[in-house]
Amino acid sequence: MDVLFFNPPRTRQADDHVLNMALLWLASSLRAGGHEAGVRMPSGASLDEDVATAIERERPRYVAIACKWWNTLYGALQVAGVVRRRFPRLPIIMGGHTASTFPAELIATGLVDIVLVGDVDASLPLLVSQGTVSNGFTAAGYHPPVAGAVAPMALDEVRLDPVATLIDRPDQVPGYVWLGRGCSYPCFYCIENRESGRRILGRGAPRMRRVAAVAADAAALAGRSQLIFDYEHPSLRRTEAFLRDLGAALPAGFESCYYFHWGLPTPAIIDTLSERFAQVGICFDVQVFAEDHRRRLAGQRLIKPHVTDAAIRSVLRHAEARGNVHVDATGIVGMPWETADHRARGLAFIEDLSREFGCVRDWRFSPLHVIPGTPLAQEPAFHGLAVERRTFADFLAFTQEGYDREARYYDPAGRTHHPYGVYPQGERHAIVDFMAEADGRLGALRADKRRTTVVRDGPDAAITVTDPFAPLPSLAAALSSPAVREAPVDTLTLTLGPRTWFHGSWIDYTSESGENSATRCGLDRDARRLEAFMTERLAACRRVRLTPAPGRWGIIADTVAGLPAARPAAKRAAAEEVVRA
Ligand code: B12
Ligand code: SF4
Repeated sequence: MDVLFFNPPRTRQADDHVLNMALLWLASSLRAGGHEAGVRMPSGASLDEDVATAIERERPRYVAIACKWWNTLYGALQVAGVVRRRFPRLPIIMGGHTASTFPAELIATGLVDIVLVGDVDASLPLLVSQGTVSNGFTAAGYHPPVAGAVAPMALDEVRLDPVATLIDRPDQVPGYVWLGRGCSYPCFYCIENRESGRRILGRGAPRMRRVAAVAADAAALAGRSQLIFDYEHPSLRRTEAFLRDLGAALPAGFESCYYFHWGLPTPAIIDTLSERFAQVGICFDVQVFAEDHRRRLAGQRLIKPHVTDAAIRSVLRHAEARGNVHVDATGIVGMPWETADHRARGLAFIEDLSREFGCVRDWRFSPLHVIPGTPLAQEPAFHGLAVERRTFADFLAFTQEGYDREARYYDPAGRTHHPYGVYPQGERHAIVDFMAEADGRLGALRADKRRTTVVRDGPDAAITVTDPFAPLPSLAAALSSPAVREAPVDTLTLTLGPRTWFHGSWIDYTSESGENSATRCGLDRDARRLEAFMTERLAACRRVRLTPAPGRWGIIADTVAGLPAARPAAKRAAAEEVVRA
């Protein structure tokens, strides 16, 4: 094999991954150029063995380790360490956003031979075919882009090879297809912004892929229950036209779509998705919650152009009227010039909208955190914020803690470092405390909206989840609520609504291998709660009856069958029997 890609695990103890899907397109692109390439996902718990076995089997000329998300920095170096120790002469490449931000530092660790900076559409095939480093770092320093080096085929045009031939664990591959790249906005916390996107990643003007290429990739992902998209062109007209054409070109078989739209979607975007898919989830970003604060930041060109509260309400009204669209929204807290009053008004705003609109499924505060390479990471102070995590050493120490202790990077519990790396000057805990308060209040609100009823009749309990969009997180929370937990039951009957999803918005349930990827996906705390609940119930109940809506049977059966590996085999067999009954 020419190139063996590794996706780094996120913790030492567990098989915890978010797959960087770019690896599948990079491997497909190398294959299109006549090279051999594949992707592996070694587990943190058996890293040495998994990495060594893959290399011994494939005997690659190069190993390429993804170092894209900053929270995978330490994990990526752990993989490099194993390769270096076991195969000292095998050249190690790194690439991705974080590698592109810290290329010299990575080379200085002695664990990485070549860091390819930014988009590697042209530089990776050049390296593999001619051994030439273009726009990359080695121990000899920086190698500028080789004049005239062009990709044999732009990544935009590359079609995904059959997934099962690309990667060792196709069950971990979600239905995500990339739609385009490049951004013309200035958000100070984002490395894809128009300045660092160009300077660090080499991005040009924003561009969408061709519809035919996206549709072909979707076809290669057939079998996933949900298509996931995560990009919009700054010109919403372009996005509207693209989605309309894509809707017509997509293969049959996908009933559900999740769209991370990082601005406010237009009615036309909502209509197109709602007409094409039976279920639509849209995540949109209001950036900042209090309208006056949002206007000020947008006016200073620190974030995207301003949207009014009235515009947000109007989009929600439109989504509500469609009937099959739910909305998750996010916004950031801990921004410059933010006051406690802004935060209180933000919380009240979310509570109002959640009560007012049934389609609002979840609305979250994301604490501002530092991404290396962004304007926020340049100086120790940024418009009244103290920026504590900025250097390679800072990020390495932080991600090491997460890797070793299995702590989520934004979770303050059990951390010695600040969870976000940035906070209002003089108020190191203000946002941490606010997040705890907000989680409590919004958690109660979500429970209220869930419309979960628990009926106890003698020794039997029936739990009816009537929320038509109940995703796995809601279901998990409902089932592990005290009312349900404390019910002494003999037979547990779960009656799920017609559109109940047994997978969360971030997680794709894949049926290809019959495994439940939700229980293994790194982002999925909720699956674990559901798993714990089911384990407990299965131990306590004589029977568990699941009554899924038509068409959902396979998913439920697989979910239960794929439940806790830790559960004794006899219990698992019993559960499978009940499900089959
Ligand atoms: C889709 C997406 C996601 C999806 C991932 C889908 C998937 N499974 O791959 C989801 C929703 C899961 C996600 C999650 C997160 N994301 Co995200 N995501 C994106 C997004 C919008 C597109 C990425 C993409 O697929 N592009 C298309 C592919 C083809 O291009 P690419 O990834 O840029 O890859 C090119 C190069 O970077 C390079 N390359 C990439 N990987 C590798 C590996 C090797 C070995 C080599 C040689 C080269 C190379 O080659 C490619 C083309 O030449 C980007 C923003 C953007 N517009 O790019 C943010 C972005 C990548 N995400 C970001 C962040 C911060 C996150 C989260 C941490 C957010 C959070 N708070 O939880 C999580 C992290 C997940 C985790 N590991 O814990 C940041 C990363 C910055 C950083 N340095 O860490 C970005 C840049 C957005 C931002 N705000 O700046 N994300
Ligand atoms: S966060 Fe801002 S700069 Fe980054 S991709 Fe989104 S709109 Fe562009």
